[in-house]
Amino acid sequence: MEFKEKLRAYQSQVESAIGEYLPAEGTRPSRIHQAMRYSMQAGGKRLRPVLVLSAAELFAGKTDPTPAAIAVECLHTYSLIHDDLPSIDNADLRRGAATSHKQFDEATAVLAGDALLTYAFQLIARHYKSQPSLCAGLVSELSETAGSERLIGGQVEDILGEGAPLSEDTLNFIHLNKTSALIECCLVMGGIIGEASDAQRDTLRAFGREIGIAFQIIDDILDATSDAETLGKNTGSDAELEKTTYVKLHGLQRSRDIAHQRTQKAIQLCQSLPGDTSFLVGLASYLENRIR
Ligand code: GRG
Repeated sequence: MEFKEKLRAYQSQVESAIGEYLPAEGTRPSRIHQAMRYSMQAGGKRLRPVLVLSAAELFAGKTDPTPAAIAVECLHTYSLIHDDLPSIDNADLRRGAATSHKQFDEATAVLAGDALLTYAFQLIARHYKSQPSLCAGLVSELSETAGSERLIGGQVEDILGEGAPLSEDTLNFIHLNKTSALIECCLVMGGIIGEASDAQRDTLRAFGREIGIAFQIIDDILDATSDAETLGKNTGSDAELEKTTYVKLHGLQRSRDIAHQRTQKAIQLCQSLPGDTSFLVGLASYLENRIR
């Protein structure tokens, strides 16, 4: 199957599974379940669940990766809802629709984020409990990633850095933790489900780190050069919040070059992975050249 066709197939698998796995809107109290579904079903590229599915498929494991893929999308969506809150980025547009606190209210948005974070772990426990070691591996990977030293740690340094020039080291810490951490985690979770060896998991993590950094550099470039209609989210926010970004530190062309080098390194790493890696190779290039 050609890359774009395969990507669409994974994305549509994710859309159906979100519909299937999330509590129905009518489940009491329906307001929170409406808000959870509202943000989860607003669209989005579904990069993270696609990474779980495609990484698992490289290996011969027989366990279904779909619940884990939806779990990471729940956790990612929680981080977006909270990132958009008035106390953080104060954004009104996300995934081409009103942000959760604009569509509902701030309390509901906080709680919908909390509920999605918790639901990520509920999904893993429900679907993998008959394989305790695999289940514990997934919980360990996802909780290490989402905690105060990685996802939240990156966000905290990002907020602390607003309005002041940051060193390259601090910027790398932010990107590595706020963005790459979850991307690495998705690939490793796919590897755990596929029963990859430790060395193969390390390679998946290294691949995730390279495409994760490239992804954030491209995100910075798009924030500076694209528009809200194309991206489905507010643009120019980095400049508005006086954030240090790759674009600010290195300029547009050098940032593009660094994203290209990171992508090429990721593609090389695929040579050490088993199975048909053509989708991951295609995905790395696709992300480097994305326009939204
Ligand atoms: C817990 C208060 C609290 C905050 C957590 C970690 C975090 C906040 C926010 C991270 C949100 C963020 C902007 C991360 C940077 C990575 C990034 C560019 C996310 C956007 O991902 P896309 O483009 O989004 O894949 P879609 O909508 O396509 O899924």
